[in-house]
Amino acid sequence: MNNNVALVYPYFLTDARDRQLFQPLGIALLGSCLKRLGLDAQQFDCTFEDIWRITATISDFNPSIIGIYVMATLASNALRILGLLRSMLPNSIFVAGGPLPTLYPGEFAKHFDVVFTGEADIGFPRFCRDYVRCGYGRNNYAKKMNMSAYPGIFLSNDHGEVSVPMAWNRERDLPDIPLPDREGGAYKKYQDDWLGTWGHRPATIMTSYGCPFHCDFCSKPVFGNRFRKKSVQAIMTEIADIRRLGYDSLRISDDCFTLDLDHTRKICSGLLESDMDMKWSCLSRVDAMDYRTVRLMKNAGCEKVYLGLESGSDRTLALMNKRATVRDGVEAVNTFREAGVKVAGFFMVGYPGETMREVKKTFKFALGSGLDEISFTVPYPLPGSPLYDRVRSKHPDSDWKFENEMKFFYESELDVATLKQMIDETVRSFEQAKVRSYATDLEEKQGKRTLSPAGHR
Ligand code: B12
Repeated sequence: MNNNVALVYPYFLTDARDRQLFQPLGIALLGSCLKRLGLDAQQFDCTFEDIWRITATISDFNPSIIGIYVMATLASNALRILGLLRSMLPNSIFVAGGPLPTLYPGEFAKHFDVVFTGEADIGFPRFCRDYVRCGYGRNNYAKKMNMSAYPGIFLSNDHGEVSVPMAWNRERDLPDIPLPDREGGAYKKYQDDWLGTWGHRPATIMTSYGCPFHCDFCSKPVFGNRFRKKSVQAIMTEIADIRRLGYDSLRISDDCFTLDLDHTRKICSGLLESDMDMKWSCLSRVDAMDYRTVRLMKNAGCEKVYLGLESGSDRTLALMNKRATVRDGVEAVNTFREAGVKVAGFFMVGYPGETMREVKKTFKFALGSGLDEISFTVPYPLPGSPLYDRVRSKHPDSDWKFENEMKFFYESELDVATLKQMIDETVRSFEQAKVRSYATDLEEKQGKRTLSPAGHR
């Protein structure tokens, strides 16, 4: 049995115009952990590939183990790749991991030999090492290996029934986690795609894991509610590695970068002391953002912040269990803008229980609060979210099946087509207002508009 492990990210590029693609960090991290244990781990990111070429390339690599990442939108692709590779590689074992197998290990175990739930960097690399080292083969490993040694492992087939609870990395374990192997993935293609579309080259980075909030629409099966932060030193080392690969900016992908403001400030100071000159963006909470911290973020390179403002109605925010008010949102937008940080607001309309009056308040809020960018969705009940559980129990016949990619079922008391039309109109008004304001600025710069002596128009 050889040492080869294939790690597959089963997303294929669509022709979405405003796409923002990021290198998958999960398989990059697992790749690094596997290499550290002496395995030949290769990443097969389907983003810039077609299904035939990538399956042929994987088959040519002849891996003993093939691991496939699956999240809400990727199940059908994952199953298709699994089906193709199974016939080409009858002696390999297939492992599923990621958010969706974490939620539904039993479903995935019907198709895959093994499932890993949760933070799989804890158990999966050791399982791979022991599997190839012991050499029992795909028909005997389940009986002969000591499965309790691999947190998060799940299997249910002719070879055995195993379910070991998943484990979480503790904060004190985080320094031992290696840097993700970005170099082993298609990082250059991502950089080229970004450069061609948006003019810069951002990398994602996670500086913390987990989020203690319980927003009704959110699903966080892998990292859960336990907030754990990486050390400032580890974060700086990772950013230096990202810089080395030619990235020029960061999209900090933490569930929320400002959960522990003291830590946020320390990271900012670390960035200021380094000579890396990285620009970055992040998601932030809306409550408790003080000007001093936000100004420090700006000085440390923060160009844009994404705020989950969600609604212009406090009652809807309560339905979403957001634990923040519209007023918190307004204050956060003002604080960030005063400090010179651009603000993008996320909104949701048509929440179950919401009225049209409240929806209209949200549109008004989005247009009137001085945001630099806005984005709207209707709520998609994500598997793993409380919203999903609630809606599913109301509509048992329209249950989500993991083969229907992107077709999250959605039934609102409000008409979805009308909501989508209102979203389009609001976004158009927002864009027109932006164009008008840029035109005015330009005229002022060119001296076509003059200020009255008192300084008023
Ligand atoms: C960055 C990000 C994106 C980026 C890039 C995605 C990418 N290339 O990775 C963009 C912006 C493109 C994106 C898009 C979307 N995303 Co997103 N994204 C994230 C985010 C913030 C970070 C992902 C990350 O890098 N994590 C760090 C790595 C280390 O963690 P990981 O990937 O989970 O890997 C660990 C385990 O999952 C496991 N594992 C991973 N791969 C494998 C493989 C094997 C074989 C095994 C055994 C284990 C395993 O081990 C890893 C190490 O412990 C997560 C939230 C989060 N906190 O993770 C959401 C998240 C993954 N996204 C989510 C969603 C819903 C989406 C969208 C559907 C949003 C939308 N409505 O459009 C789209 C779908 C895109 C698609 N590809 O189809 C959800 C998934 C929920 C679910 N139940 O499946 C999450 C959890 C956010 C949330 N709370 O809602 N996303």
